[in-house]
Amino acid sequence: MNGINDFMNQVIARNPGEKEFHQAVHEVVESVWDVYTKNPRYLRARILERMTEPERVIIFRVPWVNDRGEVQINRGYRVEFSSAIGPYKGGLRFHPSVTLSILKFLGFEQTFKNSLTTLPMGGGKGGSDFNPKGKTDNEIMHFCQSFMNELYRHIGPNTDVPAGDIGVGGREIGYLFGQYKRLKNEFTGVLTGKGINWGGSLIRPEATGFGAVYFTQQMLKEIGKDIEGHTFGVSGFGNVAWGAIIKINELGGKVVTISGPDGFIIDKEGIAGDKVEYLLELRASNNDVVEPYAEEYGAKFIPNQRPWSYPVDIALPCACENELNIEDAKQLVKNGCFLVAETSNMGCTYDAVEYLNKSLVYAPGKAVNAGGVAVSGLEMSQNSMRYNWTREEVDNRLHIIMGEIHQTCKQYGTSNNKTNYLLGANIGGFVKVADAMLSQGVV
Ligand code: 2IT
Repeated sequence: MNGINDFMNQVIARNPGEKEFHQAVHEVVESVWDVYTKNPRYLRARILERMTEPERVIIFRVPWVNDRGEVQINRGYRVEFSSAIGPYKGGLRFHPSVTLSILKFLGFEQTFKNSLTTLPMGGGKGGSDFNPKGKTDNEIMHFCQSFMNELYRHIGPNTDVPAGDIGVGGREIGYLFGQYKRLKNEFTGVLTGKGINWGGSLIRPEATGFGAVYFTQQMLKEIGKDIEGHTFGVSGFGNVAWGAIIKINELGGKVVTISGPDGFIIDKEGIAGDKVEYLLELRASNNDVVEPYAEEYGAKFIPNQRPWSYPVDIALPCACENELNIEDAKQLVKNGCFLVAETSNMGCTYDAVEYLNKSLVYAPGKAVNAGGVAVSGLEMSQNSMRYNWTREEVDNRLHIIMGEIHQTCKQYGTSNNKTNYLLGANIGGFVKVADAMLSQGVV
């Protein structure tokens, strides 16, 4: 225990004020400490010290001109965390909350998540404090072009392959790709999440949500249950929530909540059919609010609250980091919730994770949401082959990958016939990266 404290004190001293990064590191270090300290080769090679230091961080100015002709300045980042098992891979986030700490935590998590996918991808993350809310299409295009004017020097199909995250969807990937192509005079798989007619993969938009539900299905199977007939509390209303809701409905579950920064929606009838497609309209409006859903469908809107007070069997946090705290966790358990599949990255606070992990069946984001980046990996494979797989082919592979991640969690996290998914995901993700680092020497 002392060892963990000492280690964390060093991480905190080297990365002052980066509390999200500290949180992500702490969670992984707690899980892998025994495996780490029992392996003299890991210790000698100082694997954990190396893993908690990004290989490279790029920070740059992003100047652009808005529709009124005014010059705007944002900050752009790319955190290239680990290339131990493949090119840096991970999304770009455009949101005012973006800081170096947020992107370091995301890049760190991504490294273990990508390792779990079974595909050869290292970890990275990037983005900007740019706020897409209320921006016109023209402004978004100009911002993306300026962002790529610097980023293009640092990325490449064999070096670093960014994708979307919060605030970066198909439209933004299109503008970023267009600018990369103009600057490099190359049509390559340098970004994933591309449009279907220009190098994208089928199922990529749905993949994070679909994968999360396939993983949930496996967790339920372990306890003799199924999706069918259960109620689901979902947070968020973006791409991830959308994909998860489609698949939950398909498998006979009922989703009764979604949420936005303005509050949450209770729809007792279930969010299905046209209502699911309406989420895409809400997102495309660029207003970042969920309240219009209540007006459109006569559902209830609860302002300024999170959805976790509403009783459900299963909760899928699909919004952002630390969106579910210890009080929320206690409320969920009190209301009879028996499974939390964290679908956002680090969606639960540190104490909420501890509590949930001993009170119900919990799995961490790096396992549950890995389907998104897994299908990005499949997009890279298709780009390399200059070939496109069918929906069925991609969906099948996604299914297999989520099954393998579940298996890895069981392999590394099971004792006394009970699977600790937190331990399993963290150790399973860690061991592969650590062994690759040992093989490649001190580089
Ligand atoms: O958090 C994530 O895994 C993503 N935003 C997707 C990253 C990717 O490269 O597809």
